[in-house]
Amino acid sequence: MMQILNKQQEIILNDERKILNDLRVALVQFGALGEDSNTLGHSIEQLDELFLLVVAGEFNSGKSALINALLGQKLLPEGVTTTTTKIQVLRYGPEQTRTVINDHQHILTLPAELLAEISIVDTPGTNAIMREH
Ligand SMILES: Nc1nc2c(ncn2[C@@H]2O[C@H](COP(=O)(O)OP(=O)(O)OP(=O)(O)O)[C@@H](O)[C@H]2O)c(=O)[nH]1
Ligand SMILES: [Mg+2]
Repeated sequence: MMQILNKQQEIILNDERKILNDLRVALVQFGALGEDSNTLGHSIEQLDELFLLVVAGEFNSGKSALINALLGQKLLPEGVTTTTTKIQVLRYGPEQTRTVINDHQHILTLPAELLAEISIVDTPGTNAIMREH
């Protein structure tokens, strides 16, 4: 399996996560506004999504097929019509789940090893007749 971070980088990432969590605790102690805590919360989330591989391009050009090949399993539907209709963030999970964030955005968890290291985003194709795509 590919290792994106080396040991040293992994340590830095964990340190950074710890510092931000400590800062969150401190902010609460100093009675910070919810808005500041939210900003910090987003920063912590972004660390978890440090590596986001976004696949974009023309409809029917094989974006989902490429992701299936990377995952080594045919987990995403492929087809000749406009197949992917939502922005789908693929994260690692022991079983397949789908969480609907809104009309355009879904989060999928899939049991594919690669996703433990990198989250992948499948997107609807460009130049399709569906305007929202
Ligand atoms: N022969 C061949 N067919 C492919 C290849 N990659 C994808 N396909 C086929 O091309 C069609 C479109 O593939 P998709 O992966 O659904 O394309 P997409 O870009 O995700 O399409 P949208 O989700 O509609 O934007 C499917 O029928 C795939 O099986 C390839 O490398 N070779
Ligand atoms: Mg697709």
